[in-house]
Amino acid sequence: MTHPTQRPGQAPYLRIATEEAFCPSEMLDIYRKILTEPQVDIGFKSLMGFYMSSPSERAQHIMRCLVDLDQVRIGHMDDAGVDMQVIALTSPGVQIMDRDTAVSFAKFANDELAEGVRRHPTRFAGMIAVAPQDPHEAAKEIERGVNHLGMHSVVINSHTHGEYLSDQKFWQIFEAAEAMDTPIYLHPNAMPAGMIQHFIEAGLDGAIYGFGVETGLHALRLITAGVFDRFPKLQVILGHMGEALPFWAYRLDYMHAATVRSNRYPSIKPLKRKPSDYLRENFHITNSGVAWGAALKFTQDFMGPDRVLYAMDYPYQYVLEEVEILERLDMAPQVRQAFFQDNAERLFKIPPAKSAAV
Ligand code: 1DF
Ligand code: MN
Repeated sequence: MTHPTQRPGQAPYLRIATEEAFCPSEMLDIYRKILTEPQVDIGFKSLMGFYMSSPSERAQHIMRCLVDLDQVRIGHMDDAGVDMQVIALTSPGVQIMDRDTAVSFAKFANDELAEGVRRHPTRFAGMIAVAPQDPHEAAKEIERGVNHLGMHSVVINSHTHGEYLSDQKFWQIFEAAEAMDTPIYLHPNAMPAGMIQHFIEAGLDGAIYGFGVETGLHALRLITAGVFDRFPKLQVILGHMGEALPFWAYRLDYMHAATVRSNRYPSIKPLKRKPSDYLRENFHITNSGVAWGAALKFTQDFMGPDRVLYAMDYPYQYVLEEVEILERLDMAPQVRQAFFQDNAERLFKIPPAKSAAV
């Protein structure tokens, strides 16, 4: 099926998709080994164990797309009308690995992605993968990613072996991200073992619901731990329409204040601002997986049009019609241009020369 009006270069702006995944085949080799270990993580098995072994057409298609950084991917972008992808190492990336493997594989994966971007500079941009297992090495990799690989954003797939970045032992990573002016895309991971049981028994642990619950929790933990009081310039990107957090904002503000006032938990401390203020000032949101006008309009109203970006979530949600659905929405031309192009160019520091002509 072709959509001629939807080819790249046919709109008055570029369509830059900002939560797109890849997976070097070498990472699949490591994953295969992890999946044979006796104590394999239940969420990892439910997620990558499924995609790597399912004979279903969807799984096989996703596996073919994930490993490609050339013509397969570019052909799909052309068919969907996507000019440019901002690409990240697929979840859980290196975060399921042991520390040493994770540190060295993050560098390998970043080099591979940088090579892909060099081959197709007008079509691809990349995010820096890091291993939170070693915060010092993660901070160094952020610097290397910016200074040597020309990438200007970081991807972290939510928790790492059940640990959250609200723990101060990880805050070196935020320090580096703030200093290097690299936003952190807080992307979903499979739920940790302590949380997954009630979701997996109902088939709801994955992208259908569990991802959003767990990643939304992670974002809130950063807010309530005071990460943004300590790092006021830090920017975090959330996909999936902000994992529904804008919809929660009113209640979060009321209940956070009420909880602080009543001294209920030592972990809920007074903050300089309201939870919703951090959401609006320290976050950007993409619509990955949600091509739905009412939700997008609400999110743009809440965040402001400069903080909401287009994303497809290729190859997990490769839907040809979505660009057309989004472009049929009643949206002011400058807001549409911000959504598809300008916000991404600014946030990911995509040089205009690079994204000029496809
Ligand atoms: C799925 C969805 C897998 C998303 C992903 O990475 C992912 C899925 C492994 O549908 O199983 O990134 N997602 O972001 O919605
Ligand atoms: Mn995704």
